[in-house]
Amino acid sequence: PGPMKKIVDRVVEAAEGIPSGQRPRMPGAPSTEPPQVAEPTEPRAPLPPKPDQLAPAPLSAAGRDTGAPADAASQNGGYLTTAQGVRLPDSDHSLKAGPRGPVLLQDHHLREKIMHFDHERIPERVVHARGAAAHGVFRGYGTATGVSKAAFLQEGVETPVFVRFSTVLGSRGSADTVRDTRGFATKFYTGEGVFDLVGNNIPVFFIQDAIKFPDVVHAAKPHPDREIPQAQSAHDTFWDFVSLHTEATHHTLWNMSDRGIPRSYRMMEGFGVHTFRLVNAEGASTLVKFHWKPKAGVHSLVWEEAQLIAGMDPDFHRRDLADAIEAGSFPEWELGIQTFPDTPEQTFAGIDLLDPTKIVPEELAPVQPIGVLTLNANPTNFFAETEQVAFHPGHLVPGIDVTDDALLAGRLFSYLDTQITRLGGPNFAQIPINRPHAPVNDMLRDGFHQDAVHSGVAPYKPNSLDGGCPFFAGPGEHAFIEHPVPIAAAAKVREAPATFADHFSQPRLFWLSLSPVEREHVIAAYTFELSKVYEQAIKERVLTVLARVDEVLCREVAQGLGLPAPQAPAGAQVEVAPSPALSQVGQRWPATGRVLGILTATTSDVGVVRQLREAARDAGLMPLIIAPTGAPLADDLAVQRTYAAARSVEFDALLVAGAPTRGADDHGARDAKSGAVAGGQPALDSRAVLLANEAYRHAKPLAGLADARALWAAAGVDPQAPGVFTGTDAARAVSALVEQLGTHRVWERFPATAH
Ligand code: HDE
Repeated sequence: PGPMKKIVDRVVEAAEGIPSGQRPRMPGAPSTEPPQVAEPTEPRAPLPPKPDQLAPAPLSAAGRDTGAPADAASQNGGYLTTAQGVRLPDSDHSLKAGPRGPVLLQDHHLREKIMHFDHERIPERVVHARGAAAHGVFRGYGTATGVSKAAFLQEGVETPVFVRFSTVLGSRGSADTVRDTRGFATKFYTGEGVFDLVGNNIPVFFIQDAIKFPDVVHAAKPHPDREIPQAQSAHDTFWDFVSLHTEATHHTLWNMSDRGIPRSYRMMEGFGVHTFRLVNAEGASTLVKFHWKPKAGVHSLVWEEAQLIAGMDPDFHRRDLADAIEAGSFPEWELGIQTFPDTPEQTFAGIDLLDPTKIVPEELAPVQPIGVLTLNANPTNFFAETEQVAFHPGHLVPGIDVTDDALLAGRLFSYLDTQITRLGGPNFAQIPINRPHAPVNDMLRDGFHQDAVHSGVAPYKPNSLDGGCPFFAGPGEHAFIEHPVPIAAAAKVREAPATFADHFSQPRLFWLSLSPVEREHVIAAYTFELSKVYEQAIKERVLTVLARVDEVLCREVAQGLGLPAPQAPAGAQVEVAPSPALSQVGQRWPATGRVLGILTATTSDVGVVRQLREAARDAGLMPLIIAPTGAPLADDLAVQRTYAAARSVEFDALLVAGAPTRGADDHGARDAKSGAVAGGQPALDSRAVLLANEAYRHAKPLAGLADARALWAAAGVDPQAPGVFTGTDAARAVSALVEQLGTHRVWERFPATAH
């Protein structure tokens, strides 16, 4: 054999010769090896996550199926290589003429590494840039088969889904808990192709026609001169626009309500917003509005919590979703539809179904459940999946069609367009997360980032050279056939229907549907936002809008701003019946998946802490242990939050398992001023006192074993107040919290004067 053959043999040996024990595992495979501190000298699996990256301990041993196509996991092989697969001996030093340089231009590895890094960022979404996503499954109930022939809605059919939640205004790195609308976009990988339901957590929109979208977004985004404020509506341009453009009043009111600051993505409703058209197997059509109903209930933060979290954990919603899934507490939503006859008027109970600023109260058209969504796996790679997923309201399957809503019509154009800029060309449907699970056989060819190696010579129809392939599907072969809606002869106009001029009846309906405490929050939100507006004329104009919604709302906000309350023109306020379904207060929900802080001290009985944690887990809660330092309380009792890192806003309820005394526990609490909260109990750790005080003020359930009394006194917690349990029985303490969490908060503890 010649020298060339020897070299080839050596390369092959090297590639195959890695003993199997040393072969690296695929990313994500469970590691049985102990964590390594030093840099490994041989190829090995990635380190397990560090303890502070760990989610709360699993509730169940639920299996993990990422749902991602198998080829989504690329990167493997034992050695570091270039992008061309050439193994590298070093990646820490540029190629130089001698150790002191200069660096040589011929260093391809340096050039390739820096080039790729320079191009790592892609343009963020122009709206909805900040998001988090998860994989899951949708199971049809079969209840929709009378109105839609969509195969995935049939009974028991399971469809993989990918859901992305988002805020609208902020940049990719902005905080999660800002006051904003949330996106709720679902990609169904159905057997008949991809269906996207690209909705929001608020059922109405700021505008009735897509042509206004750049206006509302420009007004809401940061000011173009200083690019502030980030991810906020509390600024002049937003309020300038929405007060001049009063069709935005309804959506704005929802934003100022508790819906604008959800407790969790897991606890939000979702809405398709527009009216859609379903078509059944007989070709009959029905108009519908889509609703996602969270099984955990619809819950919100209070504004102070939202503000604190934006600083202490800007990733709060992202973390919450990932942690819950990791812990096996899979979030679930039922998909439901309100159905309306598809009449030429396209109205229901006098409400124009083509007007996306209007809802149809559930009391008039009940939401009928048609399937259930379970999110059961976190993405493997944020960029590949969450960032590159591309939704489109025009991704429809047979049995689901659009209406003439002018807002929806504009969206059908916009989303394709934006992906070309964002994902760098027209082939984004080939990115793994966007690939349909149904077979694709299009005649789209070439373009940037073409992944497919198409065979054949005739990407056109009709052809004879490729045997006439591919063929058209007939009606019985799952073809998507647009519903033949008659279009009435009409003149070309730039106009809206007359009913679209009603901008105030539904904001009033929403306001009247809220409970007193929710109205109080709306008043506080308007007062906060308008306090941040500089132009007096804009504040006054907003008050004239509010006067048309409700006198109390207008008067209270005016009072907070120190401005006179304007009177609404006579007869401006329409008589409307409230819709109790719109209130978030007054119902009971399962406590499953809620986060419980267990506050321990060095004096806590470890056996009791263990018992509390187990009782909490058995009740479906996600307990986190808070202790003075990170030292484990016992081998099986790791600490998730030190006093230095714990803040009440992370927890839905607080359980005190020991009085944290100063000296023993007050490591590093130097802020003498925060002791003021304690009301003169210097014996207690000020951070623990603040924890209890905040949880109490935010109307969260509290429970404490007997020695919590000192903490209650120091934190201003009234032991007689509703939702405060003090006792010696650990099991009862946990069940008291679970019971109280059913209403989310102890609403009686909030003052409410706005009746
Ligand atoms: Fe969007 N919207 N939108 N939107 N939208 C986008 O598409 C647009 C509207 C919604 O997690 C963009 O891929 C126009 C209503 C969600 O990836 C863009 C109009 C509703 C998401 C776009 C609207 C939504 C988007 C930005 C007015 C609720 C995030 C990046 C006609 C029903 C999806 C992208 C995700 C994203 C345009 C109005 C929901 C620019 C022109 C109404 C949840 O194409």
